[in-house]
Amino acid sequence: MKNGRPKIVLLGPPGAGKGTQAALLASQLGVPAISTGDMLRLAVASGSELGGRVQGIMASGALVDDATMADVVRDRLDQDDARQGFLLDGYPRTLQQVQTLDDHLAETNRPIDAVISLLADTDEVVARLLRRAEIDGRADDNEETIRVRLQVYADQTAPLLEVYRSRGLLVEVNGLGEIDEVSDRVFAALDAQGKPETRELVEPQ
Ligand code: B4P
Repeated sequence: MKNGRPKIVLLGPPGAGKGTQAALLASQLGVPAISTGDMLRLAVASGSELGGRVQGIMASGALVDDATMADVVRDRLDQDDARQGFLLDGYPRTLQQVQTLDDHLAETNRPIDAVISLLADTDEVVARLLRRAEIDGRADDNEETIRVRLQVYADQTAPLLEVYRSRGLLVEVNGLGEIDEVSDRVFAALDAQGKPETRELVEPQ
């Protein structure tokens, strides 16, 4: 691991378990889980100017524009708790976002250590999101929007996998099965790649 604690990106289609695994991994690794989806939902709930701009886009399943996301993520990555390490959940999602993140991390000398790609098939992710809809009632967890989000992932985010694979950063993990099984697989895969000292456990704060 270069410079401090792990710096990890978590990729996967909606419903692959990014948010779930991000929380578990981040607390084990002693870094903040930075979920752009959660940040945007918070902005919507607070009624802020940002929230007003992104509410309709999120409810449709489309992506918020890259310039807006660049501001959101730069500000968050520059907060004290993320200076040494972080787990990014849901960013980057486009090739432009990869570029923006590369530039920002280069400026602050914080290269990414690993990119975890959670794999899950379409039937499973649709079933998971529809189950979540019954519990949480999230505006974008309905069948029509889920299909849009999956298509957006295939068109705009899946190409990122090749980018990170070619840099030798990609760690692919089967996201099917129990939540603990999946996180064990993530740690095993990171260890196997000699990536961040993932068992350098830190007491959650
Ligand atoms: P996100 O919040 O990132 O939404 P998501 O892709 O659906 O992932 P989420 O984390 O919620 O679901 P997860 O896979 O964990 O983004 C929402 C919207 O925000 C986007 O559509 C976009 O509009 C906007 N946005 C966010 N980031 C952006 C960016 N960078 N650029 C532009 N726009 C952006 O899992 C879902 C469910 O599966 C959960 O209910 C969980 O309990 C369940 N689950 C997890 N693991 C499981 C397991 N092993 N078995 C069974 N169920 C499991």
